[in-house]
Amino acid sequence: MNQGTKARYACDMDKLQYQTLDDIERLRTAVGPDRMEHALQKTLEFARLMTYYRCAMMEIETKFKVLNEEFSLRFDRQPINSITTRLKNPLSIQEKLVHKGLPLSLESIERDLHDIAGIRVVCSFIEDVYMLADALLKQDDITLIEKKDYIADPKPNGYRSLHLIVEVPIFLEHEKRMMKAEIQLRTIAMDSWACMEHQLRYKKDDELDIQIAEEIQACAELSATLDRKMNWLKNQIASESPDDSFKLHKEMERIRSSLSRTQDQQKD
Ligand code: 0O2
Repeated sequence: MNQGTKARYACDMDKLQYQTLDDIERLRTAVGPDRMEHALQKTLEFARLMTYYRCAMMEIETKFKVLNEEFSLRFDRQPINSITTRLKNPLSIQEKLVHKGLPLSLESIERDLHDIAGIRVVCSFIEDVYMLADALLKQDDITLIEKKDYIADPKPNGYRSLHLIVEVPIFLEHEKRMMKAEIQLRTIAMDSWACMEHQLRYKKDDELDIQIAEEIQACAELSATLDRKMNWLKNQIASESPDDSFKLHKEMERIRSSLSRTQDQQKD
C-alpha cells in the first residue's frame, strides 16, 4: 500500500475518534462543511458499534464470574485469578484493517475482525483453563467461531494460551444482536511470560536476535514445567486430603442417591 493510500486511510479512520464537542469542531475543520453530516453520522455509528462490543464484554465477563462462584462453591477454591477486558482502540483497528487489506468500514470491522472485544481470563492451574472453556462453550447462547489451542500447540516463540473466538447475544431495547469477542484463557505463569515477552519485544523495532529469541523460548518451557508441576501438586493434595466442601458434596450425593433408592422401593 503506497503512502498516499495509507494517509487517506489514516485520515478516514481518524474521523472515528471524534467524540466530544471540541472533537466535532475539529472534525468540521478536517472534513469541511459539505462532508460534515456524513462524517458525523459515521462517527456516531462507530461509537454505537463500540458500545455493542462493550456490552458483549460485560456479558462474557459476567458469565465467567458466575462460573467462578459456582466452582468455588463446589471445590472451595476460585479457579479464576483475574479477568480483564479491553476494547481495541481506533488506531489499532485501522492498522489491522490496513494490514489485512480490508476496507475501512464498519461492516468490515464487524465481519472481518474478531478481536475488537477482548476478554482475558487468568487461572491458577492448566486444568481450570480447559474446565472454564468447556463450561462456557456448553452455554446455549454462546457460539464458538474458532478455537486456537496455543497450550497444546505453542507458538514458535513459546507463547501459550487458549484462544476462543465466540459470538454472544446482547439484548438492546428493540433488538438482539450477535457480537463477536476474543477470549484468551491462560495460567498465571503463561500470563507472566506473555507480559514480559511483550515488553521485551515492544522495545525492539527489528526482529529479536536469534540467541535472545531462544532464551525467551526456553523461559516459556520453564514456565510450562512450573504449570505442569503445580497442576500435579493440586491433584495430589486433592486426592490425599479431600477438603471439607468436597467431602460435603460427596456426602450429599450419597444421601441423594439413597433417598431416590428408597423412593423407588416405595413405588414398587
Ligand atoms: P492485543 O493488544 O493483545 O490485542 P488474528 O487476530 O487472528 O488476525 P493472529 O495473530 O492470528 O491474528 O491472532 P492470535 O494468534 O490468535 O493472537 C492474537 C492475540 O494473542 C494478540 O493480540 C496477543 O494478545 C496474543 N498473542 C499472540 N501471540 C503472542 C505472542 O507471541 N506474545 C504475546 N505476548 N502475545 C501474543 P494483539 O492484537 O497482538 O494485541
